[in-house]
Amino acid sequence: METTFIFVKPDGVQRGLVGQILTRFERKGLQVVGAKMIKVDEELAGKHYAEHEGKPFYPGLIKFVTSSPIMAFAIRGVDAVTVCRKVIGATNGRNAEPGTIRGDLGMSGSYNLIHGSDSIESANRELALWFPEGVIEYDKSSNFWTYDASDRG
Ligand code: D4T
Repeated sequence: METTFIFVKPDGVQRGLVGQILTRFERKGLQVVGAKMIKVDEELAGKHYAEHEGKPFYPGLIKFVTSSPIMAFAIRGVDAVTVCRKVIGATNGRNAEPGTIRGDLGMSGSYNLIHGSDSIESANRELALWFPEGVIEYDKSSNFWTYDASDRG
């Protein structure tokens, strides 16, 4: 099992899409192990997007993500990092495949609704940053029918 970090960006919250977006992950069979609404300050935004500092889009990105509340989630499942990135889709909603969150719900590359960690290392760093209190540990009973316990895939 992996745990990854996602957050619904200000555009997703303002457009009233949090429920629809979370449903995508729930119906896929993933487990929500953390959830909270946050009004992001510049310090947190800067730490999260540190790898993009200095790029032309960085100032706009920080302004956007601090402009209005976000909804943060910790999501758990087998290969959760990769699976969530696939569920989310390509960065720009206009290029993202239909069936993905961005492909179905978005038309922008900057107002792109949702963030998802791009590697296990990023997920661990971002979970420590956004959920310093830790995630909620509990057994999800439906995992019994979501995964084949004999591990045939
Ligand atoms: P995130 O990190 O938000 O899940 O998005 P991606 O992983 O799909 O995309 P990214 O890291 O390349 O970009 C981070 C963030 O910056 C915005 N952005 C990106 C932008 O406003 N203009 C740009 O040209 C790029 C490349 C969108 C996502």
